[in-house]
Amino acid sequence: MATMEQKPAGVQAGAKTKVFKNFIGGEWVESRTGRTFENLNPADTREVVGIFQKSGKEDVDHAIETAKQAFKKWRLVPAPRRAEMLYKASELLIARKEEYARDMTREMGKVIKETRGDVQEAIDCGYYTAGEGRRLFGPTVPSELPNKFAMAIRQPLGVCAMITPWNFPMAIPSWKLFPALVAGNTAVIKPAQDTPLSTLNFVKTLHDAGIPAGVVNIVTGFGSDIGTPMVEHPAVRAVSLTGSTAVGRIVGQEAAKTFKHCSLELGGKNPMIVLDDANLDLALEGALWGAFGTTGQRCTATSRIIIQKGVYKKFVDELVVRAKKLKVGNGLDESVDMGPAVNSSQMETDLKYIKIGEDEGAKMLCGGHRLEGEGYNHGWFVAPTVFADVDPKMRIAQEEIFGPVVSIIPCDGLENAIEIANDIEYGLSSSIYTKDVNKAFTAMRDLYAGITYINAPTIGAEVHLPFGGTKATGNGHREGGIGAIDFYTEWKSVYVDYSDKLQRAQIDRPE
Ligand code: UN1
Repeated sequence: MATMEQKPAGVQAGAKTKVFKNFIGGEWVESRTGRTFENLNPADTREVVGIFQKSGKEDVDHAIETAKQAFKKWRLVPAPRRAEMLYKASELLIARKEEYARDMTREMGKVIKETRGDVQEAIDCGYYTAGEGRRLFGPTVPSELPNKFAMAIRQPLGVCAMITPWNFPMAIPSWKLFPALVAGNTAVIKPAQDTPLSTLNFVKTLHDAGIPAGVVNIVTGFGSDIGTPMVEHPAVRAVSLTGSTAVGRIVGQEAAKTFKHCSLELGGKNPMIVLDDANLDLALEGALWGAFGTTGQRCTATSRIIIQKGVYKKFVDELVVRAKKLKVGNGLDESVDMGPAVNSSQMETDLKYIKIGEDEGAKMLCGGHRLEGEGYNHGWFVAPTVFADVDPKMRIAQEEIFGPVVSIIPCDGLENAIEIANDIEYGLSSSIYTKDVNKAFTAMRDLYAGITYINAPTIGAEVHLPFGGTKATGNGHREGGIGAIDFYTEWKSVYVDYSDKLQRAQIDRPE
């Protein structure tokens, strides 16, 4: 973990190491706990990226109270004006893209091309959501009664609590903050302890774009120290979490006690189906990107590849050749394909599952170990790992690993492939490679997941379409696009009777 707990003995933050503070009520403030933690570079833990506040309940309460006060004015700012600030934030992010991408690679490890993509996703989300400021549509409908007007308008909820993960430390906060803000809500965000800098950079940009003091507040620190008081606080009206299914279950139950709206975006075990008629080269390229992009640390990562028997051997052989060629290293090096695991505990999880796969009898064809030697000794690097002949019931085919480990499962054909794909706890993303339009449409209909790609891997969602999944991947909400606006608003139906007399709905029926 990129925190002081995992700091190798002897590593000290230098006198020049920057100290970052919480941002509450428009000011950078120290935690009331008086404690801090170090954020280490997972590619080289000798580098301290920064020192951050290790906040507690008092800081959370302060931030939520501040957001509650700020809501009184912010909800009354016209939505198109709020939207202009989001647009400005996107413009600022463009100017700061390279700087923020480098910060992100240093604290999170993914390669610089991908961290540029992460900032770009926030930019895209800002532009898209700014457009919503002039829409926020609601229906206007005819009334059953004469001289009566009927419509439904969207209202903001109030203070929103956001708990965000380390794998997309700017994009995912943007998916939550932008729609919440355009709709007139205020927010307190808790970034993952491994990646506070990227989320601080994002919040700073919102402030620089003119979002008033108190509207967005950020409190850094460790898991439940902050998460629990956020979810329990009575002034919070909505909770949005992206994280593991285990944490989601707890947050969902806690939020229900005070009837908070709650959006959970959780785990995945995403299948890619490759049929005999597929463009094999394209499928291989997609598999490599889907499985090992972001070191497999996406909830949308391609973690199962289900291959029809006719092309099975050819596909597997070639995938292994290509996986072995991937250059693993420090993501700041432009020639590197794959960075480290985000922290030691994620690396341990990867290695634990590799051992499980071997014990279960799957055939490990490459990788399977921690990388050592020049450039690797101070980081959490795991070699890209391919398991073949995996039985769909094995744990490596059922459980989310969140690392560079892919399970290859043979299948007989489309029907069998879909059965295997769906026979899983999760339902986030899915994909199929085929040139047969009939098979593609059948898969579009029958894969039970929130996202299906045709002839592309399971990663790569765009911000203006709904993002989220079925079953244990969430609780039915969607981020992205209009789904996010739906979550951060609630409906009020408004009836205006201009008849100047009592008209009783359902009783006074006009001729
Ligand atoms: C995630 O894995 O948590 O679709 C988010 C994608 C990215 C977002 C992934 N745009 O892969």
